[in-house]
Amino acid sequence: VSDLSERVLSGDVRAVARAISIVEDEAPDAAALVRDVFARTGHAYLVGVTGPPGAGKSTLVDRLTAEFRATSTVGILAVDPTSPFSGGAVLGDRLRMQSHAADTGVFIRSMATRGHLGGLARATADAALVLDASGKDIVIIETVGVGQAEVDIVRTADISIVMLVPGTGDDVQALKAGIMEIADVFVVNKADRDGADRLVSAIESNLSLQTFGPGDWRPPIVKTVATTGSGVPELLTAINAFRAHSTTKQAGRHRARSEARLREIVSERLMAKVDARALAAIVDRLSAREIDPYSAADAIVAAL
Ligand SMILES: Nc1nc2c(ncn2[C@@H]2O[C@H](COP(=O)(O)OP(=O)(O)OP(=O)(O)O)[C@@H](O)[C@H]2O)c(=O)[nH]1
Ligand SMILES: [Mg+2]
Repeated sequence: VSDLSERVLSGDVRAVARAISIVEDEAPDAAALVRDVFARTGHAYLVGVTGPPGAGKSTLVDRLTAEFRATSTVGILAVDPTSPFSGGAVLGDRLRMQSHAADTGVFIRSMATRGHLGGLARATADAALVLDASGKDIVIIETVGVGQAEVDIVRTADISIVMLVPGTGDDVQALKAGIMEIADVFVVNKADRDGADRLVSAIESNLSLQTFGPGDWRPPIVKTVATTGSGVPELLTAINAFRAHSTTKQAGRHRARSEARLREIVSERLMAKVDARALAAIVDRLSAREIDPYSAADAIVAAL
């Protein structure tokens, strides 16, 4: 692993791909790998892009990557919780992002779930660390959907871009799903279609229900046509404005994120120490109502 870590740190593309597979599989080496590279991370800016299926996320990420490339190297993680495919970009994304195929300054990878969604959020965060360690300046995380799992994944990013499209009804769903709270920038894509302005108004009126203090960031709404690139420079401006605005606040966000990850790993590690047979026995008693859940938990913790 230490050899692999060294190669990741030197930016070796094959090593980066291998390292991401290791964290994705939750292989035993994953922890050692993260331990080796962690001190050399913290440089990359993590950009989360989420939105309903087919919203144009990959098309936009492709355009955005071209803009970022003027000054930065870019790593892209396309996260699809519903896809069994991983280990490289899925075909559609590969085609869509073909413009960067020959560019060594861009690394594209898709991430799929290997079981539970919580694991995917963790694997994505670790994959982002790997890309960060390999020297990428920008790491873009694309996630499909507008539900809680995506919210969790996007939360690991430094900026959350929420993409909506007119006329799908997804807008209403998204505005309900707690997306309003996590969005730092809204993108209304497919602005070449009818209803874009109506969607912008809907987001506006939703935002007007929130109170913003004098120094607070009010999420801007950027209209884009990803297929032509229209609005993409404005999106980059919005990203940079947020980045400049939030440098002080970002520290608090970083700390909260670090704490959440630590708590998660500690609970996982503790659960792993619980004897499976003892656990099963207590579950039996719990389901037979011979013991209440709190006493059951106390018994397990006491045994540790
Ligand atoms: N008319 C129009 N079509 C667009 C626009 N942006 C993307 N598309 C098209 O919408 C389709 C889906 O685009 P993708 O970029 O694959 O969307 P996605 O959100 O990444 O899709 P998933 O990853 O499958 O959820 C493609 O056929 C794009 O060409 C746009 O602004 N206007
Ligand atoms: Mg996509």
